[in-house]
Amino acid sequence: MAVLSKPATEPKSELSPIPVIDISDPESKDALVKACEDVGFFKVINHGVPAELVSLLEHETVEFFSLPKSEKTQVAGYPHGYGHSKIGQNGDVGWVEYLLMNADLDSGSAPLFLGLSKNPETFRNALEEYITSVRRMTLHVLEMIADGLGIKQINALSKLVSDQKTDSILRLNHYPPCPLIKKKSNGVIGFGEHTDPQIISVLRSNNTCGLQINLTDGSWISVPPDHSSFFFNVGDSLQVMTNGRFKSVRHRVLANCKKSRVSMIYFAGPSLTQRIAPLTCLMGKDEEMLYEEFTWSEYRSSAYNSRLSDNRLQPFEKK
Ligand code: GA4
Repeated sequence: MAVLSKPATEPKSELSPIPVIDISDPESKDALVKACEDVGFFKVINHGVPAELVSLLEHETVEFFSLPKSEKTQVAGYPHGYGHSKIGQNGDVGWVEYLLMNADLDSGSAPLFLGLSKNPETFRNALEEYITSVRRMTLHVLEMIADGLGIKQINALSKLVSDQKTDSILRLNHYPPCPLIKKKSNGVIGFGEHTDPQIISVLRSNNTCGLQINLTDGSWISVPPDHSSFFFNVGDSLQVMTNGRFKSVRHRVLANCKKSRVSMIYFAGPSLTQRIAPLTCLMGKDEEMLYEEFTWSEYRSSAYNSRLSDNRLQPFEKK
């Protein structure tokens, strides 16, 4: 893998500004809203996703990535399937290999890569149970957010992603240890800076560091890994629905010189025909809409034609 570029600024190392939210406590709804406004990123504890389920999926994921490259590349594909080094189709690269699949396993390429696994059924069950459980947690978080925002219709946000058939994705990432780091003083990019196009993303990783987020003052901070928690980030679509009140956070992953990082990310996306526009119930009397309305299908095509670090919402901003 030949993938080098420099992070723009050095990360700060101060007291952590990453909000930690206990979602078993209904009182956390205000803290959730504040986290989405101030950082666009938060860590969730007491989430109800069983630890065994997570370990099983991590185990199967590690097994998959330890297959010979020649086998894995047989199931390469875009937008779903195995990939390495190349991210998207527009020239972005990273020190990473991954599996991308539709969260509805029946409607995608899952059968192809599952066929490579030593235990296809175990892998499939682990994926299915993980996705079901993480989706449930995500719906709960979106309901708490709607409640915290004072929206009467409690499922106003969660209903966009509640159906198994919405355009949600699961991404399994493996960042192998990178021997080149010792020579490069500025680090090696595992996954370049970007925002996520969907509504909200839910990340879980092993205990290897690498993830960094961009704060509103422009500085980058490292997110201390925590394998028993989930990290949520606001996506572009949720930024639009809140008319810019919530921040779709820029984030990136730096490669590690010694340890493998394994992450699994659930991108909660709406159905293709879903219209995305600022919610009028959240707007003040004289507040102007900052974005043009679009369908998720329109936004997705535009996003998939962009470079990773592009400001994908710009073409949809009202002039
Ligand atoms: C970022 C979020 C998800 O990982 C992803 C990525 C997608 C890809 O890897 O193919 C994109 C990226 C992501 C946004 C811009 C385009 C598309 C790579 C890229 C350069 C699966 C997604 O939905 O958008």
